[in-house]
Amino acid sequence: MTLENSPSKTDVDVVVVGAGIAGMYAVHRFRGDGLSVQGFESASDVGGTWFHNRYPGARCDVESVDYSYSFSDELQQEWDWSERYATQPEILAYLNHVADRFDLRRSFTFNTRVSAAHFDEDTGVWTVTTDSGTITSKYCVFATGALSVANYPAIPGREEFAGRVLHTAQWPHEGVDFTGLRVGVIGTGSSGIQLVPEVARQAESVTVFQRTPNYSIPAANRPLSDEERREQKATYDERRRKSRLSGGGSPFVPHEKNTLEVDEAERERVYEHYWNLGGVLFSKAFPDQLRNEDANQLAKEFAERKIRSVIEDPAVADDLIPTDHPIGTKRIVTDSGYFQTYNSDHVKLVNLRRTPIQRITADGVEIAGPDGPELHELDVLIFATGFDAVTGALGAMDIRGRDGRDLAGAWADGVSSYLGLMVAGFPNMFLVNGPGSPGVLANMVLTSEDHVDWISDTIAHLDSAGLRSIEPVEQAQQGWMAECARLADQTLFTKADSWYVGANIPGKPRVFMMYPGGFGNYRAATKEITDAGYEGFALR
Ligand code: N01
Repeated sequence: MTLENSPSKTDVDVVVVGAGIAGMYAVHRFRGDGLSVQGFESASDVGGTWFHNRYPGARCDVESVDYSYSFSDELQQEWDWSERYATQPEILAYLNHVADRFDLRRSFTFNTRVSAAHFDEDTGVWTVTTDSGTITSKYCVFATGALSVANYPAIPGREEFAGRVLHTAQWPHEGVDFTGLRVGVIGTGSSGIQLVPEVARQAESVTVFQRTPNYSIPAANRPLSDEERREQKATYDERRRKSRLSGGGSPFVPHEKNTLEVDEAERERVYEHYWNLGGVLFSKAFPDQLRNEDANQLAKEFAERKIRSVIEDPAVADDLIPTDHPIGTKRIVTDSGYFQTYNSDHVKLVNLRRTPIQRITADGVEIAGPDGPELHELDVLIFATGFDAVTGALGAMDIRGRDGRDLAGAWADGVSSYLGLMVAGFPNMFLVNGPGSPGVLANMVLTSEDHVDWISDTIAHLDSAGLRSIEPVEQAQQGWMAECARLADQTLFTKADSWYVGANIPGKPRVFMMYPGGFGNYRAATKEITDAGYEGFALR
């Protein structure tokens, strides 16, 4: 692969892998810096997670006004969000608009998967291999997404199923008509919980195979009025400023007192308020909710009362109430009528803790019933079984740095990076929302912009100082991961078997993969390190 107008030493300055929210902004920013950029995307167009996750009911759990780019005020002012929480089609339309407006597609080669990236220490050059050739670059930026590799659990017999098999994260573009069909859904995370009510509207029957119940809170979604949109557009600067200082990348803050510092009536009022804000925002009710087990227990009890109040059959409610994790330590699902769906006769819940799946057959899913095997006959089987999160896409490529060190091998005993941005032994290789950054705990649009801006500033610094490379010092990287672990231990996050710790993928080393200290603190720490002359990095 040879590109026109490319510098002589490498084909391009930067290769960007991925055309999701992060990769799109990366090519825009790097081009603006005067760098030559080549992006690769395995899908046929931009959008990343919003390109693939087209299942019915897919909707963002961060408010649309916050889950949008901040880098261009013109863009902020011209785009009108129709609802408080945008649907997948609306977010994809927005990303297409951004791609058109900033002419981003010309920097990407689509339908092209990157399989390898190797660093040559002598020349300081990365050689990136795709399924259509190789290209050399000075810098490699992996914007491959934290939730981009679909997880199919190893349930025996999937290939034997005679009906249709679907995965929420690989949804067919033409959509699926479930009318008259018997549908099975495995998985009750955010994807399954959003999908089930929509499928139940069409299907003849829906059988939900639930291994672990999840906390889910109504989205309190609604159309935005012209007045609200005007107000949001007029106050964007302040909203973004607060979001960048906050823990979760949105302007919401918890109540000023801890859970047990207020009386019961006040506590109930605060819970009610944050419950009505909708979805994940309930996690912010009290500052100690995700740190103190007693405080968390009270929040759980409030949530349990709310959930029970909308489910008619108490035995079904018993099965739908989570008991295995503190509320908020797995991402709280933002739903639209999920629990009420079980009040319909044609929707059935199968509790896999009591009656586990034994195998998939040609006709459906066989479980171990109390009196022997029971077959649930199905026409369609939907896997809503999540992702090999945070490291999946990176681990799927053959990435080799200094001395041939491979990234998958470096992470075999547990993931490690410095600031979630770079990995020791991999010079000039940058991650966007990598392990050790707040990413998925915050607002992925703002965290992506933040990382891309840091990478852009760092490349400019190297160029202006006549330096050839940057990489973290091993000790600094270990220190950063130890800090992430120390902060995680101050929270209840590590008490849940979540994808945050890799527990959903058999054999994945258990490491809390995010920086849990909040987006604002992360930004401050990164700034301090950078301002101190890239402390903990080796610049050569
Ligand atoms: O995936 P998940 P997801 N047998 O990993 C079950 C974001 N997101 O796609 O808990 C039976 O959360 C598994 O059960 P268990 C959001 O950050 C956001 O739903 O392992 N079941 C679980 O119930 C979210 O957290 C939005 O026991 C099996 C489910 O599959 C993240 O993506 C929308 C199984 C997987 O849940 C991932 O969500 C969608 C097996 N062998 C996603 N293996 C919004 O913005 C797995 N499961 C709203």
